[in-house]
Amino acid sequence: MILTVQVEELDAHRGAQRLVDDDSVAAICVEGVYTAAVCAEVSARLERAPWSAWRSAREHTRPGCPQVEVVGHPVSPSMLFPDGPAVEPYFGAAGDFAARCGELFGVDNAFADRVRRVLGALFDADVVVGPTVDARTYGTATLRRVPVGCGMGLHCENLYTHIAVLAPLRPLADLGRTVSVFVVLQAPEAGGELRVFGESPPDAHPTAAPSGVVRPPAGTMVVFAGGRRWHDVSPVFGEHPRWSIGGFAAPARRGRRIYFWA
Ligand SMILES: O=C(O)CCC(=O)C(=O)O
Repeated sequence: MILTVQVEELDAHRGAQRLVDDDSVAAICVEGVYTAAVCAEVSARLERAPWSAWRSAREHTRPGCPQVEVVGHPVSPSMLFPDGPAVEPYFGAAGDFAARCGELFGVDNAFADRVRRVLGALFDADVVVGPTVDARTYGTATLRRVPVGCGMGLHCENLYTHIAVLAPLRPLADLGRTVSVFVVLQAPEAGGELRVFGESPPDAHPTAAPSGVVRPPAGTMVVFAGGRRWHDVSPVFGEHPRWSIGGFAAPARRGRRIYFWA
């Protein structure tokens, strides 16, 4: 089951994240986090030249399949598994990239602000970006381009809790309870569904059908237990790629606080 909430009604759903934690719902979709006009403008800018320099290809499990591209420095899923990205380049790029994202969306539309608003209500807690490390911050988003003919392979974020980049977060946040948060900026004509499967030990892929399938329209924020639940994005069909922006969050080990990073 999927819980759908309008962004204006978030206050009536304070604490609704518990429904994801106890598996009553596979995902929460918050509609209207960005307007269609903002999504169209940002997606058009992303297809223009300067952004292509920030893209890196992400390995796909099917040989010969077009590659998912990521703008920013992904911690997970990553073709650098099992090590994850190197610490220096990750923290070196995070601040610059956050500034570039700020230009992309404009001050009124910052993704991190939208995450604070939505997760703040759903978890009924304060949301802060992961700790500052040697005066440098964690990234707050990556942008994901899934080309026509391609999907995102099956993964769960808990496979990455050991990586070096997450070391400063590990003592503070309960990474075993990581949630994934994303907004589709450009929805494809067909496909591109998030499919959430059952909880599974990290060494075994799920065999059962998905317990939740979401085809979010542009501007909807999706929150689900991406840490412990296997998920993928089904292949994209039609004329144009699927663009999304997202990151991860986990509750503090102590106190009412949610840490956010990408
Ligand atoms: O649609 C997306 O951006 C990615 C979905 C996903 O795999 C995640 O958020 O962990």
